Order: sequence, then structure tokens, then C-alpha cells
Amino acid sequence: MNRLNGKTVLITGATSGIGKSTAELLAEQGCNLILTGRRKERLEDFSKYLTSTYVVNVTFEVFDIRELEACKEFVNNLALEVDILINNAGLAVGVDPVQSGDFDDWDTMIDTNVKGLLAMIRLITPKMIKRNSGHVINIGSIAGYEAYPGGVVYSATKHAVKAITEATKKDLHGTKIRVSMISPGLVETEFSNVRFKGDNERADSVYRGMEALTAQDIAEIIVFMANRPDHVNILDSIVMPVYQSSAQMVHRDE
Ligand code: NDP
Ligand code: 8X3
Repeated sequence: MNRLNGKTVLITGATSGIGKSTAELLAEQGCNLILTGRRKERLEDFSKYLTSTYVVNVTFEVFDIRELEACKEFVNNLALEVDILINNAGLAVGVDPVQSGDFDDWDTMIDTNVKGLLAMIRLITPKMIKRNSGHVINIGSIAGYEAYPGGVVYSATKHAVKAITEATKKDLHGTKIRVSMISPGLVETEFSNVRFKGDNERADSVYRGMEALTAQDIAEIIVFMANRPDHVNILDSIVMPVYQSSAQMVHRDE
């Protein structure tokens, strides 16, 4: 049963990877979309593609989610009520150990993955509370369950996403607003290209000899979560490739 047709979904970070795939699957279900990201041309081209392929309304806004004033302006100017907020924008930068970590990289991860996500929840949920309906879906990570070497701050931010998800559910206790998160392992997107700062060969090596998840794999589960009946709240879902058994245990074919 399609319960999503006609809903308005706001997806942060829809220029690539999980956000982009989720946008397309939701368009297929008849959702109207509000997309965000920093890369304007990608948002323009993708919105054109979606509206020419599906019978849906798509708008987009270009801004950096680390900038609180930009988030506030964006939400203040929203013409549509948001039924589903998908907090997807996020990244890892670098794999330095804590003793030699780069302070700017740390700020980038904390400001994007934690403060940007929190800002969107803070700004969008008051209207959901007024309507007593809505769904917040955060993208966590296996790094929100396990800390691994070289991932000190990224893991910390995803542990924070887990805490924020759980506390948000409790803060909204007694309302009909649903709060969910999905915690993926290795998904082959631009994630590693970003993490290794454009060293694409190193990024490819992350997925060498194994079959990683695709963005579509995660998008399908997000759509499943969103499409449950109103009384069903999936709090979290840990999803890894069959080749992976923990953040660090990845089997590779010879
Ligand atoms: P991608 O790099 O493909 O996509 C990341 C998205 O986040 C892009 O659309 C990017 O848009 C957006 N983004 C990043 N920084 C900002 C910013 N400052 N302001 C606005 N948008 C921003 O990676 P994924 O699709 O893999 O990542 C999506 C989410 O999934 C992230 O939260 C990531 O932590 C999480 N995740 C990824 C896993 C993986 O293995 N790939 C596993 C577990 C979780 P733009 O650059 O245009 O601004
Ligand atoms: C991204 C997956 O394993 O790099 O969240 O933490 S991992």
C-alpha cells in the first residue's frame, strides 16, 4: 500500500548518494520534494529530471547546512508544510588519529553531522507538533554504534545522531510524530571520495574485493520506514553488506 503519495518530503544533501536515491524513490511514490545541498547545478539538473519523469512538485534550495542563519531563512521561506524530514546531509573528512587530527576537519564534521541535523529538527518540528503529525528520519551509521581508529570525530558525530534520535523521540513523546534513523555500514557513494579529499583511488580501495551496499539499498529501507502505518515507529535499523560484520570486519575476495 502506498501511504506516501502526495506527502511533502524535505531531504537534506540530495545532490548525491543516499539523499539523491531516496529522492528518486520517493518521487516514484508520488511525494513532493524539497531538496537541499550546496551544489546548485546538480540540484537544478536533478529537479528537472524528477519533474520530467514523475508527476510531482520539486523545489530546491542551495545552502550550507553548517550555517544556522541560512537554515533559519530556508525554513522561514518554506511554502509547504513538511510531512517527512530526512536529515541526510553529512560527511566524514580525513582518517587521522585523535593525536594528529585536523581541527578544521573536526569542525566540518561536527557542524554538518550534528549541528546542521539538530538545527533542521529544531526548526521543522514545531510545525509538525502543531499539526500533530510528521516523521523525522535521521541518517546515522554503524559508526554510531562502534568507534574505530581513524574515525574518532566521525564516530562521535554519529553516536550523537543516535543520541539525538532517541532523545527526540522522547521529547516528542505523546505526539503522533514519528522519529527514526537508519544506521548503514559501507555504502558506495561519494562518501569515501569526500573522506579522502579527492583521492579517488584510495576511495575505491574501500570497496575493493567486496560488494558494498548501494545508495538505493538504503533508500528502499528509508521508503519502507516512511511508508509504515501512522502508528508504527521504526526507531533504528542497522544495515550492513553481507561482506561486513562490524565497522572494521570486512571480508574481501582474493
Ligand atoms: P555523499 O557524499 O554521496 O552525499 C552527501 C550529501 O551531503 C551530499 O548531497 C552533500 O551535498 C551533502 N552535504 C555535505 N555537506 C553539506 C553541507 N555542509 N551542507 C549541505 N549539504 C551537505 O555521501 P552519502 O550519500 O554516503 O552520505 C549521506 C549520509 O549517509 C551522510 O550523513 C553519511 O554520514 C551517511 N552514511 C554514509 C555511509 C556510507 O558508507 N556511504 C554509511 C553510513 C552513513 P553537497 O556536497 O552538494 O552540499
Ligand atoms: C560510513 C560507514 O564504516 O565508514 O558511516 O563508518 S563507516
